Amino acid sequence: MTVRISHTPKVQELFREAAGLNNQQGSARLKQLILRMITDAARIIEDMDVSEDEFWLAVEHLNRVGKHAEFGLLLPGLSLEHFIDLLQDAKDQQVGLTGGTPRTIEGPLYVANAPMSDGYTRMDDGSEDDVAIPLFIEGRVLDTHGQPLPGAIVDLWHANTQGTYSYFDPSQTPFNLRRRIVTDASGYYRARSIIPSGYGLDPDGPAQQCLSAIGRHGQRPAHIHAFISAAGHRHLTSQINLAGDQYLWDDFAYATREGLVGEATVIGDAAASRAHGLDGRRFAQLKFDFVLQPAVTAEAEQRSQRPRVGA
Ligand code: MBD
Ligand code: FE
Repeated sequence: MTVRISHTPKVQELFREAAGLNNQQGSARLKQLILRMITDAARIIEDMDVSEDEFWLAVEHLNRVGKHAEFGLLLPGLSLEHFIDLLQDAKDQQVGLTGGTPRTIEGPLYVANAPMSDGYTRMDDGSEDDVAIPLFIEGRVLDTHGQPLPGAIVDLWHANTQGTYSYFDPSQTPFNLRRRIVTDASGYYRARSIIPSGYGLDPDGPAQQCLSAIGRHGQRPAHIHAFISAAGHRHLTSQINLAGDQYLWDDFAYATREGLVGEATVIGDAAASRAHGLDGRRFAQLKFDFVLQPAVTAEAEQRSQRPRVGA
Protein backbone atom coordinates (compact mmCIF):
# COMPACT_ATOMS: atom_id res chain seq x y z
CA MET A 1 0.00 0.00 0.00
CA THR A 2 1.41 3.33 -1.06
CA VAL A 3 0.84 6.22 1.33
CA ARG A 4 1.58 9.74 0.17
CA ILE A 5 1.98 12.68 2.53
CA SER A 6 4.69 14.86 0.92
CA HIS A 7 2.09 17.08 -0.77
CA THR A 8 0.31 17.95 2.49
CA PRO A 9 0.66 21.53 3.79
CA LYS A 10 2.26 20.32 7.02
CA VAL A 11 5.01 18.39 5.23
CA GLN A 12 5.51 21.08 2.59
CA GLU A 13 6.05 23.61 5.37
CA LEU A 14 8.50 21.23 7.06
CA PHE A 15 10.53 20.98 3.85
CA ARG A 16 10.48 24.75 3.31
CA GLU A 17 11.78 25.23 6.86
CA ALA A 18 14.48 22.55 6.32
CA ALA A 19 15.57 24.26 3.07
CA GLY A 20 16.12 27.54 4.94
CA LEU A 21 13.20 29.39 3.40
CA ASN A 22 12.04 30.68 6.79
CA ASN A 23 15.27 32.58 7.40
CA GLN A 24 16.83 35.60 5.73
CA GLN A 25 20.40 34.28 5.54
CA GLY A 26 22.21 32.20 2.98
CA SER A 27 21.77 31.74 -0.75
CA ALA A 28 18.29 32.02 -2.28
CA ARG A 29 19.36 29.85 -5.23
CA LEU A 30 20.74 27.12 -2.98
CA LYS A 31 17.55 27.18 -0.91
CA GLN A 32 15.48 26.55 -4.05
CA LEU A 33 17.75 23.72 -5.16
CA ILE A 34 17.75 22.09 -1.74
CA LEU A 35 13.98 22.44 -1.39
CA ARG A 36 13.59 20.66 -4.72
CA MET A 37 16.04 17.92 -3.70
CA ILE A 38 14.27 17.29 -0.40
CA THR A 39 10.87 17.29 -2.09
CA ASP A 40 11.97 14.94 -4.89
CA ALA A 41 13.74 12.61 -2.44
CA ALA A 42 10.58 12.44 -0.35
CA ARG A 43 8.51 11.67 -3.44
CA ILE A 44 10.85 8.86 -4.45
CA ILE A 45 10.64 7.43 -0.95
CA GLU A 46 6.85 7.44 -0.84
CA ASP A 47 6.16 6.60 -4.50
CA MET A 48 8.57 3.69 -4.52
CA ASP A 49 7.88 2.54 -0.97
CA VAL A 50 11.54 2.84 -0.07
CA SER A 51 12.08 0.90 3.14
CA GLU A 52 14.10 2.16 6.06
CA ASP A 53 16.69 -0.52 5.29
CA GLU A 54 16.96 0.62 1.66
CA PHE A 55 17.28 4.25 2.75
CA TRP A 56 20.15 3.58 5.15
CA LEU A 57 21.86 1.23 2.71
CA ALA A 58 21.84 4.08 0.16
CA VAL A 59 23.27 6.47 2.78
CA GLU A 60 26.03 3.99 3.58
CA HIS A 61 26.80 3.59 -0.11
CA LEU A 62 26.92 7.34 -0.75
CA ASN A 63 29.31 7.70 2.17
CA ARG A 64 31.55 5.11 0.55
CA VAL A 65 31.38 6.87 -2.83
CA GLY A 66 32.45 10.11 -1.15
CA LYS A 67 35.18 8.48 0.92
CA HIS A 68 36.70 7.07 -2.28
CA ALA A 69 36.14 10.34 -4.20
CA GLU A 70 34.16 8.43 -6.83
CA PHE A 71 31.17 10.73 -7.38
CA GLY A 72 32.97 12.07 -10.48
CA LEU A 73 33.00 8.50 -11.81
CA LEU A 74 29.59 7.30 -10.67
CA LEU A 75 27.66 10.28 -12.07
CA PRO A 76 29.01 9.83 -15.64
CA GLY A 77 28.36 6.12 -15.19
CA LEU A 78 24.73 6.98 -14.45
CA SER A 79 24.74 9.07 -17.69
CA LEU A 80 24.30 12.45 -15.99
CA GLU A 81 27.51 14.06 -17.30
CA HIS A 82 26.45 13.08 -20.84
CA PHE A 83 22.94 14.35 -20.10
CA ILE A 84 24.42 17.79 -19.37
CA ASP A 85 26.00 17.69 -22.86
CA LEU A 86 22.69 16.64 -24.43
CA LEU A 87 20.93 19.48 -22.64
CA GLN A 88 23.55 22.02 -23.81
CA ASP A 89 23.25 20.66 -27.37
CA ALA A 90 19.49 21.18 -27.23
CA LYS A 91 19.90 24.73 -25.89
CA ASP A 92 22.43 25.45 -28.67
CA GLN A 93 20.05 24.05 -31.27
CA GLN A 94 17.32 26.34 -30.04
CA VAL A 95 19.45 29.46 -30.56
CA GLY A 96 21.10 28.24 -33.78
CA LEU A 97 24.55 27.51 -32.32
CA THR A 98 25.40 24.51 -34.47
CA GLY A 99 28.39 23.10 -36.34
CA GLY A 100 31.91 22.25 -35.31
CA THR A 101 33.27 19.26 -33.46
CA PRO A 102 30.71 17.85 -31.01
CA ARG A 103 31.32 18.37 -27.31
CA THR A 104 31.60 15.42 -25.00
CA ILE A 105 32.24 14.93 -21.32
CA GLU A 106 35.42 16.04 -19.56
CA GLY A 107 35.39 13.24 -17.02
CA PRO A 108 37.06 13.54 -13.62
CA LEU A 109 40.72 12.97 -14.52
CA TYR A 110 41.97 16.30 -15.88
CA VAL A 111 44.93 18.08 -14.30
CA ALA A 112 45.36 21.78 -15.07
CA ASN A 113 48.56 23.50 -16.18
CA ALA A 114 50.21 20.72 -18.17
CA PRO A 115 53.48 21.67 -19.90
CA MET A 116 52.93 23.85 -22.98
CA SER A 117 54.81 23.65 -26.29
CA ASP A 118 54.63 25.35 -29.67
CA GLY A 119 53.45 23.12 -32.52
CA TYR A 120 54.84 19.79 -31.35
CA THR A 121 55.52 17.90 -28.15
CA ARG A 122 56.20 14.45 -26.86
CA MET A 123 53.58 13.49 -24.28
CA ASP A 124 54.90 10.24 -22.82
CA ASP A 125 57.87 9.95 -20.48
CA GLY A 126 59.27 6.85 -22.21
CA SER A 127 58.52 4.62 -19.25
CA GLU A 128 56.42 2.29 -21.42
CA ASP A 129 58.81 2.26 -24.39
CA ASP A 130 59.09 -1.53 -24.18
CA VAL A 131 55.34 -2.20 -24.15
CA ALA A 132 53.54 0.75 -25.76
CA ILE A 133 52.92 1.42 -29.45
CA PRO A 134 54.20 4.93 -30.22
CA LEU A 135 51.40 7.15 -31.50
CA PHE A 136 51.85 10.23 -33.68
CA ILE A 137 48.84 12.49 -33.39
CA GLU A 138 48.33 15.41 -35.73
CA GLY A 139 45.59 17.64 -36.89
CA ARG A 140 44.42 21.19 -37.25
CA VAL A 141 42.19 23.50 -35.30
CA LEU A 142 39.76 25.13 -37.71
CA ASP A 143 36.85 27.52 -37.61
CA THR A 144 33.46 26.52 -39.01
CA HIS A 145 34.46 27.98 -42.42
CA GLY A 146 37.42 25.60 -42.57
CA GLN A 147 39.97 28.33 -41.88
CA PRO A 148 42.94 27.22 -39.74
CA LEU A 149 43.33 28.79 -36.31
CA PRO A 150 46.98 29.49 -35.45
CA GLY A 151 47.75 30.06 -31.76
CA ALA A 152 44.93 27.80 -30.54
CA ILE A 153 45.67 25.75 -27.41
CA VAL A 154 45.15 22.01 -27.69
CA ASP A 155 45.19 20.57 -24.17
CA LEU A 156 45.36 16.77 -24.36
CA TRP A 157 45.28 14.10 -21.69
CA HIS A 158 44.98 10.33 -21.83
CA ALA A 159 45.70 7.07 -20.05
CA ASN A 160 48.76 4.83 -20.33
CA THR A 161 48.81 1.19 -21.49
CA GLN A 162 47.30 0.20 -18.14
CA GLY A 163 44.36 2.55 -18.62
CA THR A 164 45.48 4.78 -15.75
CA TYR A 165 46.13 8.53 -15.67
CA SER A 166 49.13 10.35 -14.22
CA TYR A 167 48.45 12.14 -10.90
CA PHE A 168 45.54 9.79 -10.11
CA ASP A 169 48.02 6.93 -10.61
CA PRO A 170 50.87 8.17 -8.41
CA SER A 171 53.28 5.62 -9.92
CA GLN A 172 53.47 7.77 -13.08
CA THR A 173 55.67 10.84 -13.44
CA PRO A 174 53.96 14.24 -13.05
CA PHE A 175 52.04 15.27 -16.19
CA ASN A 176 52.87 12.06 -18.02
CA LEU A 177 50.51 11.93 -21.05
CA ARG A 178 49.25 15.47 -20.34
CA ARG A 179 50.37 18.30 -22.60
CA ARG A 180 49.25 21.60 -24.08
CA ILE A 181 50.23 22.33 -27.68
CA VAL A 182 49.86 25.73 -29.35
CA THR A 183 48.87 25.36 -33.01
CA ASP A 184 51.38 26.60 -35.59
CA ALA A 185 50.86 29.18 -38.36
CA SER A 186 48.85 26.63 -40.37
CA GLY A 187 46.69 25.67 -37.40
CA TYR A 188 48.49 22.36 -36.86
CA TYR A 189 49.18 20.61 -33.58
CA ARG A 190 51.39 17.52 -33.47
CA ALA A 191 52.30 15.16 -30.68
CA ARG A 192 54.19 11.97 -30.15
CA SER A 193 52.59 9.80 -27.50
CA ILE A 194 51.55 6.18 -27.02
CA ILE A 195 48.32 4.34 -27.81
CA PRO A 196 46.31 4.42 -24.59
CA SER A 197 44.32 1.52 -23.21
CA GLY A 198 40.70 1.88 -22.25
CA TYR A 199 39.80 2.91 -18.72
CA GLY A 200 38.05 0.69 -16.26
CA LEU A 201 36.56 1.62 -12.90
CA ASP A 202 38.32 0.21 -9.85
CA PRO A 203 36.60 -3.20 -9.64
CA ASP A 204 36.63 -2.95 -5.82
CA GLY A 205 35.40 0.65 -5.64
CA PRO A 206 31.90 1.88 -4.80
CA ALA A 207 31.15 3.17 -8.33
CA GLN A 208 31.68 -0.27 -9.85
CA GLN A 209 29.85 -1.81 -6.90
CA CYS A 210 26.77 0.22 -7.80
CA LEU A 211 27.04 -0.54 -11.53
CA SER A 212 27.52 -4.26 -10.85
CA ALA A 213 24.37 -4.22 -8.74
CA ILE A 214 22.45 -3.06 -11.83
CA GLY A 215 24.19 -5.47 -14.17
CA ARG A 216 26.61 -2.99 -15.80
CA HIS A 217 30.32 -2.84 -16.51
CA GLY A 218 32.52 0.20 -15.87
CA GLN A 219 34.67 0.21 -18.99
CA ARG A 220 35.49 3.02 -21.40
CA PRO A 221 37.05 2.60 -24.84
CA ALA A 222 40.60 3.86 -25.42
CA HIS A 223 40.33 7.63 -25.79
CA ILE A 224 42.18 10.94 -25.77
CA HIS A 225 40.63 13.93 -24.01
CA ALA A 226 40.90 17.42 -25.42
CA PHE A 227 40.22 20.99 -24.36
CA ILE A 228 40.51 23.26 -27.38
CA SER A 229 40.58 27.03 -27.04
CA ALA A 230 41.28 29.89 -29.42
CA ALA A 231 40.70 33.63 -29.19
CA GLY A 232 37.25 34.57 -30.45
CA HIS A 233 36.09 30.98 -30.50
CA ARG A 234 33.96 28.84 -28.27
CA HIS A 235 35.80 26.58 -25.84
CA LEU A 236 35.46 22.93 -26.79
CA THR A 237 35.63 19.98 -24.39
CA SER A 238 35.78 16.76 -26.34
CA GLN A 239 37.50 13.42 -26.88
CA ILE A 240 38.88 11.23 -29.62
CA ASN A 241 37.65 7.68 -29.05
CA LEU A 242 39.65 5.02 -30.84
CA ALA A 243 38.04 2.92 -33.55
CA GLY A 244 38.22 -0.83 -33.09
CA ASP A 245 37.89 -0.81 -29.30
CA GLN A 246 35.31 -3.30 -28.06
CA TYR A 247 33.84 -0.63 -25.80
CA LEU A 248 33.68 2.11 -28.48
CA TRP A 249 29.86 2.04 -28.54
CA ASP A 250 29.51 0.36 -25.15
CA ASP A 251 31.06 3.12 -23.05
CA PHE A 252 30.03 3.12 -19.39
CA ALA A 253 30.16 6.94 -19.45
CA TYR A 254 28.33 7.42 -22.78
CA ALA A 255 31.05 9.76 -24.11
CA THR A 256 31.55 8.27 -27.58
CA ARG A 257 29.65 10.26 -30.18
CA GLU A 258 29.34 10.34 -33.96
CA GLY A 259 32.20 12.54 -35.17
CA LEU A 260 34.45 11.73 -32.21
CA VAL A 261 35.93 8.46 -33.42
CA GLY A 262 39.55 8.44 -34.57
CA GLU A 263 41.57 5.69 -36.15
CA ALA A 264 45.06 4.94 -34.82
CA THR A 265 46.49 3.34 -37.95
CA VAL A 266 49.33 0.97 -37.10
CA ILE A 267 52.26 1.13 -39.51
CA GLY A 268 54.73 -1.76 -39.61
CA ASP A 269 57.11 -0.35 -42.23
CA ALA A 270 60.62 -0.20 -40.70
CA ALA A 271 61.84 2.62 -42.96
CA ALA A 272 58.83 4.77 -42.04
CA SER A 273 59.52 3.96 -38.40
CA ARG A 274 63.14 5.13 -38.66
CA ALA A 275 61.98 8.28 -40.45
CA HIS A 276 59.95 9.02 -37.29
CA GLY A 277 63.03 8.61 -35.10
CA LEU A 278 62.07 5.10 -34.00
CA ASP A 279 64.33 2.07 -34.28
CA GLY A 280 62.27 0.26 -36.90
CA ARG A 281 59.49 -0.87 -34.58
CA ARG A 282 55.87 -0.38 -35.49
CA PHE A 283 54.04 2.80 -34.62
CA ALA A 284 50.63 4.35 -35.17
CA GLN A 285 49.26 7.53 -36.68
CA LEU A 286 46.10 9.36 -35.70
CA LYS A 287 44.77 12.35 -37.62
CA PHE A 288 42.07 14.45 -36.04
CA ASP A 289 40.95 18.01 -36.75
CA PHE A 290 38.97 20.06 -34.24
CA VAL A 291 36.44 22.61 -35.51
CA LEU A 292 35.46 25.46 -33.18
CA GLN A 293 32.32 27.56 -33.27
CA PRO A 294 32.70 31.33 -33.00
CA ALA A 295 32.30 32.65 -29.44
CA VAL A 296 29.17 34.74 -29.01
CA THR A 297 30.30 36.05 -25.62
CA ALA A 298 33.68 36.38 -23.91
CA GLU A 299 32.50 33.77 -21.40
CA ALA A 300 31.97 31.25 -24.23
CA GLU A 301 35.74 31.20 -24.81
CA GLN A 302 36.29 29.76 -21.34
CA ARG A 303 35.84 26.24 -20.06
CA SER A 304 33.48 25.59 -17.17
CA GLN A 305 34.49 26.60 -13.67
CA ARG A 306 34.39 23.00 -12.48
CA PRO A 307 36.91 22.52 -9.66
CA ARG A 308 40.01 20.83 -11.07
CA VAL A 309 43.25 19.61 -9.56
CA GLY A 310 46.30 21.66 -10.46
CA ALA A 311 44.19 24.78 -11.08
C1 MBD B 1 37.66 8.36 -17.68
O1 MBD B 1 38.87 8.21 -18.23
C2 MBD B 1 36.80 9.14 -18.31
O2 MBD B 1 37.21 9.70 -19.44
C3 MBD B 1 35.53 9.34 -17.81
C4 MBD B 1 34.58 10.18 -18.55
C5 MBD B 1 35.13 8.74 -16.65
C6 MBD B 1 36.01 7.95 -16.01
C7 MBD B 1 37.28 7.76 -16.51
FE1 FE C 1 39.27 9.45 -19.74
